[in-house]
Amino acid sequence: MNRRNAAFTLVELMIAMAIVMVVLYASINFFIVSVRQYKVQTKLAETNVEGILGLELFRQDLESMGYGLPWNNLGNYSEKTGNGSVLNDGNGIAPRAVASINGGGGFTVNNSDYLVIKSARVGMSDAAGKWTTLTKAGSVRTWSPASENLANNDYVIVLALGSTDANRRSLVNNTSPYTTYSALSPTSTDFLPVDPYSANIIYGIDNVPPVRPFNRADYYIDNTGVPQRCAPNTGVLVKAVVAHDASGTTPTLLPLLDCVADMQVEYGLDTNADGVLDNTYSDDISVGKTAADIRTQLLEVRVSILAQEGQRDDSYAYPYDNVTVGSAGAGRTFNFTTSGISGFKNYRWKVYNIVVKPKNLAQ
Ligand SMILES: [Ca+2]
Ligand SMILES: [Ca+2]
Repeated sequence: MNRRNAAFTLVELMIAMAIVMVVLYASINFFIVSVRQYKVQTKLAETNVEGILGLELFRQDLESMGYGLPWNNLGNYSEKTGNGSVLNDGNGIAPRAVASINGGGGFTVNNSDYLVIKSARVGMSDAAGKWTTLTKAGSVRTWSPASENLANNDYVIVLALGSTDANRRSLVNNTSPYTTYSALSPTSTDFLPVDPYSANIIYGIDNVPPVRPFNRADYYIDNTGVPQRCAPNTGVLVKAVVAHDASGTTPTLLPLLDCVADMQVEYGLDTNADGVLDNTYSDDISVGKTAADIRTQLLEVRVSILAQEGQRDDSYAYPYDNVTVGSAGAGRTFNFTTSGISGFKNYRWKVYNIVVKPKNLAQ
């Protein structure tokens, strides 16, 4: 065999190079697709975890509606000015545990609903939601673990239990209903129960002097601070804790879920007091229902949230042009094509439903 026969011909080399190029091209393509899929999948997983945490907090707040609210002997108090002030209750009037603006009143993303929860628990301070009892002798009950106990500088309200509708859960001393916990027992006689064998209930409100005998949080889709990965015309579902200042206009904003297109609130009522839900759900209880009506009639609250999952994916096509938000017939059909969410087909959409049977309304 001579030396010339042992080498490759130019044609052989070109064929070999062509094969290598084809294999390389295929590998690179596979790599790019894999990385893209990985990014989409990772983002999906992140969204799910974030979503579960924020929505779990929302669910707990919904369950707490009405917790620690005074029913009688309300004095003067202030809630907030500006957005959502239409859901204020006001001087001498018992606060409603829940109410919402159907359609948002013009200041929510995509005219989604605007929800308000009133409860001792929805505040942001350590004091919010803590409670104990106060006896005629001025002694308070302490808890184990000690972290459940109110701190000395926590601001609290005191409610007398009462026995009739007219005096149940009355604010004790409505001209100055707020005091620090340390000033309460046992030196201040203002808040002690009248009867020797009964006890008043102390509820923690905040670590600053309160301007209302409860905490209030508003929930809506906000259009500020929206992450770049979110589809256009979506926002961030936030919990806005109304501050204890005279105007209540500087809330602490807590993001619950990113890239949200819609939120719908539905109420299951029993208006004829037979213990059975009415045939149809209501989309609004903000007009004509007092705090007492809500306590006796409201059996169920449903909140449905339409949100984007993951990030934009041009290899994906969302199969629908509209989606029902609200699982009980009192929500709405969200129409993507008229919503201003351009390119909505390249996003994955999911409706989260939170269903709560309030346990703290009439306790
Ligand atoms: Ca609605
Ligand atoms: Ca009924």
